[in-house]
Amino acid sequence: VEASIPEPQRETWRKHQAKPFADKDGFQRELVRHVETTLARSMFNCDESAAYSACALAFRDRLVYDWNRTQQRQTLADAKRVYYLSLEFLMGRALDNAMLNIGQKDIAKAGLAELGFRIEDVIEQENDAALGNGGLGRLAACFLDSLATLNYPAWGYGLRYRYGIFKQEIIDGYQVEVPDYWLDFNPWEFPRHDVTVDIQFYGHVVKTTDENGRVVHRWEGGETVKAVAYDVPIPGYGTSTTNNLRLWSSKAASGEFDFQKFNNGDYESSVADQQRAETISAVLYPNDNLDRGKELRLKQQYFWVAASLYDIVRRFKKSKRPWKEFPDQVAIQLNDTHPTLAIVELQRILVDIEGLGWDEAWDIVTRTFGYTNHTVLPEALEKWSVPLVQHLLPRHLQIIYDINLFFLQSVERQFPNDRDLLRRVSIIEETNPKMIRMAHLAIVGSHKVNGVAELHSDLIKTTIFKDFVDIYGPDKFTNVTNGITPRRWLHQANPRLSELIASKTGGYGFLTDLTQLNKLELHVNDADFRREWAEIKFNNKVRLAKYIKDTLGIAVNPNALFDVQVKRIHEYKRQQMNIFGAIHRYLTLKEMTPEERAKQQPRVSIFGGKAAPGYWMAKQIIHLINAVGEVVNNDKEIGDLLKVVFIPDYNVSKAEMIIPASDISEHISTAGTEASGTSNMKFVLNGGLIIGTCDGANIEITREIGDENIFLFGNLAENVEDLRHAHTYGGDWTLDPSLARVFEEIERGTFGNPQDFAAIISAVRDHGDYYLVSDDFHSYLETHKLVDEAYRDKEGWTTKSILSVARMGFFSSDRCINEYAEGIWNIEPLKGEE
Ligand code: TH1
Repeated sequence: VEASIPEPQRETWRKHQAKPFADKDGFQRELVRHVETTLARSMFNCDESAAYSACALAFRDRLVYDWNRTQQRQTLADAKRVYYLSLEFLMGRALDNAMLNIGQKDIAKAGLAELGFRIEDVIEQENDAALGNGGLGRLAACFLDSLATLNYPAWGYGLRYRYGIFKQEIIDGYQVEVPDYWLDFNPWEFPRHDVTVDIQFYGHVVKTTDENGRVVHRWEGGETVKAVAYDVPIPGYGTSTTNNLRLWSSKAASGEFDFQKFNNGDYESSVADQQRAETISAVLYPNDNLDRGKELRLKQQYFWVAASLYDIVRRFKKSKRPWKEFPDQVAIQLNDTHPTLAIVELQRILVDIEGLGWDEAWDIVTRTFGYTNHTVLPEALEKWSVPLVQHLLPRHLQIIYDINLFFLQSVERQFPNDRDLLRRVSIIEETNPKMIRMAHLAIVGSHKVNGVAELHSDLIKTTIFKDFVDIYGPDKFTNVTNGITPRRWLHQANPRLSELIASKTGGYGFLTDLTQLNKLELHVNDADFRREWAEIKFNNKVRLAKYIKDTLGIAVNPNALFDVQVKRIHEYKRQQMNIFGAIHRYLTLKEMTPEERAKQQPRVSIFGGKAAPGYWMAKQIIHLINAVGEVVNNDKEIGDLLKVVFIPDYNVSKAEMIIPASDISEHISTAGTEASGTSNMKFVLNGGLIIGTCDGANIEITREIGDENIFLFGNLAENVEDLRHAHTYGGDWTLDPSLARVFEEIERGTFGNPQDFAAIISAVRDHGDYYLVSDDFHSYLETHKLVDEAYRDKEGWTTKSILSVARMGFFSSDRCINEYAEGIWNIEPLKGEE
């Protein structure tokens, strides 16, 4: 308020206020201005990279205009906001998205063409913002797009990593990690050097009494690190709402470096302190679905959570409302357990700093938070060691113990004399060292807990969180099936398909109401439409084939069936089963007569995905895929009948090219292991069919599109436990014979030194086949035969493709966000005059 301009001077302000460009001419003027002033270049040295920079700056100015007005509107309305806390935001490129959401890509395209640039080439200049590992981070990015598009008052809070997920190179068939330094030129972020928070670590707790004789805890000593806000505008599609993503960057609290030490000649340690502080936000941990319990990771979590909560509380306090209204103004969603310390931090702020009583504070806390679980894999469930938390956050440990005490006391009252129940649900695991179970803390501190697909939500209720359902009742646990934004994953990634759909459904309304896709069913027999549909897929395949040829030197035939598996490499996702299947196909082809061979359906097996740098087995799988490709792709006898391609450095922008080019994609996790999966939705939305297990969202996709339009196979989640038991204790377990044949060939050295692949084979044959590769292999191969047959029937395939897309309306992240807004956050949209 103190900084606002007094009324008499505002007229002058308004006269000079920035107005966004409205036409091609205005865009060009802005672009040339940025080239000549901001970049200090001219028409004589403006390359594509400079054109990108200037174009991005022109659109950034445009975004800032809507962004400022959105923030003013939301502040004035003082409506309830949701804060989405996520350690990962896998945003990808911003320029194309900004142009499309604002609705000015056509202007930019024409404007750039007249200035000597192709818009596609300009877009390609941008590096991905890759602050995430995979599905969890990309989901957060889709949610931001939907929140803005639906005009919800919402902020994202995350960490501004200096290095995002590493870049992957493949050298001699092996993954090599290269750092992803992405901040050299990032026009999409705004440093807010005036928005900072001091974050405390270590130290000790002093217990005293205040003037009223009340016990108070003071957290003293330790060290302080400064959090600096960087803001990223998030434009909605077809609306002026532009929300904010706030990312925190760490800095030494004492400014640049310690001058005391510096003046005393202790240069090294003065710089070391500064570097230690900056280390906190330096790098994204590259593990997907794995918790490694590292101290720096815990520091990242507390740093980000404490800065975000300080910010949220500061904003609330401006409204001068009583504390009990906090949950009416603020909803905080925890994206997995990574931000669970926020529960403890808010309790600490309310009790230790604001002086509320424990129960009053705890009521506010639990009404504020919601927790989304994304995995049941035991190795991914976060636990922090008590000694580590004691050392880093001594007061928080006390509060966690108190939360646990009151929780266990209430359980004891509800279920007297059930010691084992108390042991099972306790936030503290009584191991040595003791461990804090973050999922238990998140459940106890939230009013709603949700899974991300029906099967997954059922599984958490009946397995890992069963006791909590008995304690809290079933209503605390709910399902919100994941979704994807059709703006990026259809309109941006597949503009020609989007255009064709618009021509048949009466415009682009489907982009904000995806259920309108069902109008396509009326046209399924329209011959011209079907031809165009198939043509678009073919052209997308030609584009991918060209990319593969240009970057890898492998010639693939776009008439072949493109079979794609792109996702993080993990044993539970079973890329090993896919490559075993490809080897089986190769061996089968080799055994055929030339006449038989000529009748086979040509295939391209396309893989992509990163392995966590410390995940040795995943790296071996990448090596096997490349080793098989090396042999198969150079086998003259086989030619176009089979190619095996590993596309390096799979990321969001590559996904936008690969997904629209898929005929069939693989979503083949061991049943019960993939919580949802979201690329399955992206592939079907782009007219690709899928082969998959009864896992995650595959099940709901089947329900929506019809089981005649999907290739399901394999054992069911309910049987996994028994099968695993049989592997270890059943006497009569035998390896699937086709799989045995594949192993034999690998061990003969057909794909290079068999020692290199011994562990991949052993995991299946000798070490219990935990992921049931052998159990599912036969039905996997049989189902791929059905895929070949179905693809032979080109018309039948096109029918499946069209009907599937027509029935995908449910999987929009807009539907998903509306479910969160109504069922968990209790927030309403706030629209500006457009
Ligand atoms: C993924 C799940 O594996 C995937 O099935 C789901 O579709 C996606 O989240 C979005 O809900 C997860 N990613 C991570 C990453 C980390 C820890 C747990 C999970 S679960 C670091």
